[in-house]
Amino acid sequence: MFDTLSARLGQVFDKLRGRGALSEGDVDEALREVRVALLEADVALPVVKDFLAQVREHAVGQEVIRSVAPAQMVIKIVYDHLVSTLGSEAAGINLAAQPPVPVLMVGLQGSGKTTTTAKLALRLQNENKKKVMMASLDVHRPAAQEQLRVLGEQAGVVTLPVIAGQQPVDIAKRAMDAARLRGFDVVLLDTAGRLSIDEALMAEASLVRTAVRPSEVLLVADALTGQDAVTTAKAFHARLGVTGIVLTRVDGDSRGGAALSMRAVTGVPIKFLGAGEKLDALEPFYPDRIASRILGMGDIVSLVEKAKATIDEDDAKKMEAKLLAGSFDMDDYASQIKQMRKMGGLDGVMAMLPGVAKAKAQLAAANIDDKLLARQLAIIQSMTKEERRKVKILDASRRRRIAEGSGTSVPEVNKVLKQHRTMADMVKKIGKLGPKGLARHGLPGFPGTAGFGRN
Ligand SMILES: Nc1nc2c(ncn2[C@@H]2O[C@H](COP(=O)(O)OP(=O)(O)OP(=O)(O)O)[C@@H](O)[C@H]2O)c(=O)[nH]1
Ligand SMILES: [Mg+2]
Repeated sequence: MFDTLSARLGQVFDKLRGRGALSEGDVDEALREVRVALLEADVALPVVKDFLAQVREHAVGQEVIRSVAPAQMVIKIVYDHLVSTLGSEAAGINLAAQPPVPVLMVGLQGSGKTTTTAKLALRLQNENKKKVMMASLDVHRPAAQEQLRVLGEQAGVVTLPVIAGQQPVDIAKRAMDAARLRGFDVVLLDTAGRLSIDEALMAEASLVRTAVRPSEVLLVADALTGQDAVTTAKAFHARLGVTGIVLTRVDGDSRGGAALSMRAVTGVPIKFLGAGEKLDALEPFYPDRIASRILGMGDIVSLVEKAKATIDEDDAKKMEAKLLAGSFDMDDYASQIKQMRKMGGLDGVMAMLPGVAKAKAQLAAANIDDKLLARQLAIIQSMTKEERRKVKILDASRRRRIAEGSGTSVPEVNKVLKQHRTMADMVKKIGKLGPKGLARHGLPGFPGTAGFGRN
């Protein structure tokens, strides 16, 4: 997401950085380029205009031109306004009501309502420790109720049993009654979608809304539809009083225009991003982190959080002890690769690091991708225990055997050995520096692992 925009803005700011003092003309030119970049990212024109007017006003007010690091100032001002355009505060789901709290999911057909319902249920259950029930009010598409039931099974979330022929309002009421009786905290109500906004759809959702008075009406909108998503959101909000937006398919959206315009045009906060088909691919929306991602400052905070969630404390401790002892064998190398993949693979980690666009291109050029990680892992797994501990014994014939066993080639095996050696050397150096060195350098070799196990 935001790849194109991020790259464009990176260019603009690189140019500014190259200069000592900035004239008003420099700033004007930079802002013109920012404008083009935003429009190319499919951000709504009024939002772009507002954005630039505000940035300019502040840039002038703060005497950018004479300041010590003018480029930094401009970037900072652009960053601040990006954050406010995106909505400033992260807005979670409002569950502050007498349980069971109903949450109504609405949106166009195929926007991802049903998937998002299951993702959100899973999240509320796991992270917020809520007892969640889901119910499908989609009586229009034949397999819709079954789809939610299957997703519920996958996620381990209870779904309301289907009664054939029952209509949406009655299903919603039955879900609330069942949840009340069985002590549930939250009831997620998935509704039917239409190809475009139509009155029947709105009327149906509106009836349900009146019947259960949900504490949240979440609009699920497809980020790939760009400005259409924003228009849709406006219409839904006018008719149903939307309280939050979930933007889906941001995994396929390189422009990000919908995300940038949504809040400013509708006044409704984006609460989550859907970034994949899997049930754990739902991220809370943090305006400040998104803004730094766009500006290529990296999203270190998310990265650290994600690392904490996926990395086993014990593993990290063990690894740390080994590093301090200055030893790093093939098993350690393998566990580094695994950890990397757990964090969403290279792409997942890269997307959160500074200077992403550039680094990504470099990685692509160097042909480093997740498949490569998988092959490296296969090579290491084809080694015997002894070989993994004592790499030195790997002579030509052993290397051949390993290449065959892993379905790779001897040069590939050699490459893994070489990489391992590089890292082992680094480990030795860091080991000599003691705990401080470790904190500074992090686990060697992989981006973004700095300081794991230390915080
Ligand atoms: N890549 C990607 N795919 C998604 C995302 N969210 C949903 N999908 C996919 O989009 C397709 C449609 O999702 P559904 O959840 O069935 O959409 P819906 O809004 O319930 O559709 P209707 O009930 O027919 O209106 C499915 O194949 C999902 O796997 C996302 O964030 N990223
Ligand atoms: Mg659906």
